[in-house]
Amino acid sequence: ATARHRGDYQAPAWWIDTVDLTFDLDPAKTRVLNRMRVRRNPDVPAQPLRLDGDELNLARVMVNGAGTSFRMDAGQLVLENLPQDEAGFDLEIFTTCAPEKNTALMGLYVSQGTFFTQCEAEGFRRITYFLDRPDVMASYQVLLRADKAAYPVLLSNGNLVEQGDLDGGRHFAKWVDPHKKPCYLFALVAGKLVARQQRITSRTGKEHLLEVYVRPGDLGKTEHAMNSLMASVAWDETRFGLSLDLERFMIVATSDFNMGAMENKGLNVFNTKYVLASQATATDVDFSNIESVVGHEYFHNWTGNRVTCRDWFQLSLKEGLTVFRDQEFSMDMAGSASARAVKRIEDVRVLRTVQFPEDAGPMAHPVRPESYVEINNFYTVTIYEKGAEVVRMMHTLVGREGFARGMKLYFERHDGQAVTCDDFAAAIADANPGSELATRLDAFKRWYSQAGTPCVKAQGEYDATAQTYTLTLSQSCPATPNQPSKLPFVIPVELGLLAQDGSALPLQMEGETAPGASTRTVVLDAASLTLRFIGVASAPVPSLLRSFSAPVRLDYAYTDAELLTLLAHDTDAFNRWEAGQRLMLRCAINAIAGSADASSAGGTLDAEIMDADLLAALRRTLRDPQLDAAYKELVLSLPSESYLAEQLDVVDPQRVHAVREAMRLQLATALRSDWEAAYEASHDTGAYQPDAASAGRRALAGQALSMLCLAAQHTGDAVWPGKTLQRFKDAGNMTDRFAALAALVTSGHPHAAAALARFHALFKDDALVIDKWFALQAGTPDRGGHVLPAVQALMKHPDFQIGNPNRARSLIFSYCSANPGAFHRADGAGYRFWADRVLALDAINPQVAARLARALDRWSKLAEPWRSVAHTAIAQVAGHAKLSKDVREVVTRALE
Ligand code: B3K
Ligand code: ZN
Repeated sequence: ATARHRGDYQAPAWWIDTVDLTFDLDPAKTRVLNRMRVRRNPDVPAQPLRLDGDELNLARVMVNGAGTSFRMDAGQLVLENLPQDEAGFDLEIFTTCAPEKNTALMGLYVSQGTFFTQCEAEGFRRITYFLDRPDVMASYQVLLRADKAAYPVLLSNGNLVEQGDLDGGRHFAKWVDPHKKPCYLFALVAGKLVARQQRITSRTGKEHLLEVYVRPGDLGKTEHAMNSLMASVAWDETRFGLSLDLERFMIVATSDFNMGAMENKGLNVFNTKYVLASQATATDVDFSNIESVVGHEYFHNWTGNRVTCRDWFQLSLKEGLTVFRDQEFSMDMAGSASARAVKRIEDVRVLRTVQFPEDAGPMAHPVRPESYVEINNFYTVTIYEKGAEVVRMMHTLVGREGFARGMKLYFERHDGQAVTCDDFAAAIADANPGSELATRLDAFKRWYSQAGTPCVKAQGEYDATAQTYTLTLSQSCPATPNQPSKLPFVIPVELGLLAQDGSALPLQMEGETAPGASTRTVVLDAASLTLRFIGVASAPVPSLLRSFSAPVRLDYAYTDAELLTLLAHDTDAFNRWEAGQRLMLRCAINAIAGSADASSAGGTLDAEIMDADLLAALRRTLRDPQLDAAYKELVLSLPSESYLAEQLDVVDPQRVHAVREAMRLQLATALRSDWEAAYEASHDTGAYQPDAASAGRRALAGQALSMLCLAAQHTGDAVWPGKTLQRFKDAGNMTDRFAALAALVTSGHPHAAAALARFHALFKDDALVIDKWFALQAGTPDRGGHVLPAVQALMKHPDFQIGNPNRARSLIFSYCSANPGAFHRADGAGYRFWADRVLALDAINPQVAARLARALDRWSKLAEPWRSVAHTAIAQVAGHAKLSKDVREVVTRALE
């Protein structure tokens, strides 16, 4: 497999203007007749037509109605001596494929008796021969024919223009998409489905039909998805003036899907996990994920579909922007300032625990990558979440109104086109001449070209006589693969100063005549920047990088006292939370580095890791009547083991685990009566309400229960585990029920086994709930190596199917990628399990296997013996003869 390079882009030598597809759907052998109108691109030197294809059986090729000669070259169908005139020619290709054998879930496949397609990034070539690249945009019409009893519903993009019966119990449907699109947005669905329907009128006065298709029996779980869709339509109109451009917008749920969802034009296909919800089966987190994924895919209709990517190196053009949009949507839906801050903290937590490690590891790549072997490996947190941060920084630099103007200009210039990240940045800057962005656009765009997480070092100096405070910000960025040195980034730093008593100081900089607001954004665009604040009456506490205004690491030598001041008083909710995280992190790092009174084999550590001041501050937070429950829950959550590991140069994963477990226990026991009070105050006994405030109370109550069960395990108390078991049994919603179950399981209480059995029996017919059951057991804190044998036993459970991605993720990924303390066993058994599963999955579904392969990305940071054992396991995978190019790329880069 060879790498593709961004610089090699060439416009297509041919255009495909129209595509007329006829499908005779059959699981074993589907026939596809593809009639295209093709014409030469006069701007490019003449070349043969090379069409991509994969796993197709080719039966016939005709040009202008007559048979033609062709050759095959590296999987491509090559046609020479074609008509060169402007009018173009008709090209007809007849192929067959075998959807029921398609376990990779790319192209046309069957899930539970229903046909689905997934074409992004390069799956359309598994349906027919085509120019499978996003800059070839065509008009599509699609005729579907299938057995009527088995496949009563036949869907494709656009509008249904005709349907009827055929001989032999078959029927047909004809769909025409009014919009041109790249082939990765093509979709079809055929099967036994039912739909929730909703008619809406948009602000333009047009009527639209919204539909959510699911398997019969699941209709009762579609209300939230439909509400989320209606909210998305309304939000895009109000916030960006973007209306729905289709008469009909459909969402279809499938239980076999490689990722979350897919934005096919007018026919989104979703993982059931992001559609189906009822209070009895879905948690609050599920509800909010559904809202954000439904929003995300809907927002793609403009950012991705109306304006698409010129090539796949530009993937973040649509993904970073659309994640930014879905984040803003969720914040606007959440309402209160505190709820917005909660959402921001959650998003930053993902960025720092998943993207920062990616940016520091062997798979590090710029937001606009320079090369790839398999594009599916580049649907990463860097492209998505860091890409969204880059858009957010633009938003910060030009302001909310300025950003809206930029979006307007972007669509005026590029509607209907396939464009680049440069085009987007230019539109935002051009709409805001003279702005902080426009004046340094080229330097800003280094966020697209340079990988790695920059570090901003801050140093403050207070001059009591002159009453000035001098703050020096300087930046650096570590080397990443193929990028040994970096140029300075443009980094917006929102900051404020607090007096020692915690009050906010109005900011006045040298040269300014009067003090201004207490928060402002400065732009660090060189190696360093010095700011001098005047009229500062006493040594201030700086609150830096408020709201996490840039995706960087902030290095400032805070004293504990300063952090305690910020935790108690900062007006910026993000930094208030961050101060608590820094304090906990500091204690953890000290304990990890300190004398090894924990055995490296996973024993517990009894030391008191957090000091009395920190515990008192956390107690005050927990008891503060002014703070929302959701926010308290975040402040009281310890940094994850993987976040801790990222702060260390050499990682002993068992030591990290032992220290964090000891901190959890300390938090549980030292704050025991506060947890009791928090539980009593926050657990609902009345009817279930889905709003954010109620969800926040449930989150805090769940955290409190888990702390109380943990403390009980230590003291031998039987009251709280008993109450928890009762709550598990009586709960009126999944959030409370699952939180109670998790409290028993993660504390290792003897009640856990019976509760798990009862939970399985109650929900055995609900796949998404059974996924939770597997994930909980595979993700629970390890006690003496108990998790791996449990996972191995669950692999043999009749409900476990490795071919179903959700199930594979719930068991295998929960263990390998989300449970470091259990996975990183000194005996290497976790790594051997990983290697075997990567290989087993690769034979079924390379995309899912390649995701799992990334669980050992950070192996070179591990201490011995883990480092050597991990290396051996990766080498074992790399040495396998029949690897997909997906997995090959990941393990090759890991070993480089
Ligand atoms: N665009 C799809 C992801 C496609 C992944 C292909 N491997 C979903 C999304 O980002 O909205
Ligand atoms: Zn997306």
